[in-house]
Amino acid sequence: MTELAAVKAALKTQAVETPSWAYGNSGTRFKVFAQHGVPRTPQEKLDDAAKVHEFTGVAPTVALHIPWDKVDDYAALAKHAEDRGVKLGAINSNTFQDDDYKLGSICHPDAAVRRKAVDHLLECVGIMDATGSTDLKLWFADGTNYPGQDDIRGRQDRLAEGLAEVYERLGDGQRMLLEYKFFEPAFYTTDVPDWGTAYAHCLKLGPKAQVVVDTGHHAPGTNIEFIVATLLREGKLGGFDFNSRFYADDDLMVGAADPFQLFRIMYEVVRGGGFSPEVAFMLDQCHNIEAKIPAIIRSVMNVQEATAKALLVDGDALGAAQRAGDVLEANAVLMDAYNTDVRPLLREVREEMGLDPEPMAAYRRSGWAERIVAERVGGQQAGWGA
Ligand code: AOS
Ligand code: ZN
Ligand code: ZN
Repeated sequence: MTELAAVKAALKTQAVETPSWAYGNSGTRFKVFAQHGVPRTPQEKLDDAAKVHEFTGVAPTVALHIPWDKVDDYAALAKHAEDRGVKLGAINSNTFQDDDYKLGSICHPDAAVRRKAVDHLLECVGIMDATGSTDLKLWFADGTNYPGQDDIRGRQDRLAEGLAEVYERLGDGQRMLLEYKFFEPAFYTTDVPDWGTAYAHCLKLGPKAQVVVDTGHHAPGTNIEFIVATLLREGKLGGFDFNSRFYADDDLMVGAADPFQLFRIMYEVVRGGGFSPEVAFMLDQCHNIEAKIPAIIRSVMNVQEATAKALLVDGDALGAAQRAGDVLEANAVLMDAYNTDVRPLLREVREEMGLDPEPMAAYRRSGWAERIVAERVGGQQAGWGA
């Protein structure tokens, strides 16, 4: 296989998971601008996700969020997805939208609230059993707002205890992905604020626990590719929640704010052997003012473009320049790949996959946008503000 053929083959196997909540209405804490034609049910979210896969060819799974996507029959929901050519992906838990969780969930000072939170997580594993999902994605809104409000160390103990119970419940082929976020909704301490804390918990739990890197969950200036390289080196990178940020947890389209950062991250993924099914490429986005399905198609394409550039890095030339201490040449090799216009290559890849080379235009021509506006009245809110 030529090198270019290998790059194309890799691109054809890429899988970007889209989140059910990105198809619903969302907004900021100031206003939700409802759009026409958005899904009214989990099934309709899957119908939209299937369109993203139909036109990109690389978005074969959809993440669910419980309870936003609660149904009576999860096996039937999985069948609904499969009938449309997609599968159910990660199950995202929710321990942040209940009055009981004002002071936290699995870190809460009251054992009864902790019990409720852990029971919800166990319920999510039960849903994974029914859907065939392999990943439980955990993000906790837990933390404190004021010094002295609660015992920082005690909260870590409670977190470890709760996670351990859920870990024990995981079946063969199931894993838990622990997401960190440096602030919000708590502003003084956050119980899983950074990759180090997530890593420490996952290490103690065992091989079925891995860390999720949400690209929007870091302080400005954080070198995310370094975190990616380190977690991959330790075998603890479970996946990504991709999105873009200008300020905080903006949840904008991945690759929109800083495509160069996305390229640097994807380069470390490729370099570290993370371009494999073990590392989940998920989107975690909300489309507040732009049309949702095309925004998700664009996001998938942005991930593809960054990946293609990362795969094009001339590893031999880079290694030689690095060993020779040729700083400028090493940097130039990396930049050459980044500055390559990979759009013609991706058009070829799509044609070889039997797809329209231009997913955005193909979606526009398909008439799906007009059809859902006509057929769906009273679309659902994604579940939260931002
Ligand atoms: C919250 O900030 C996190 O990014 C979560 O990953 C996610 O947005 C939420 O769990 C949606 O289910
Ligand atoms: Zn996230
Ligand atoms: Zn987030």
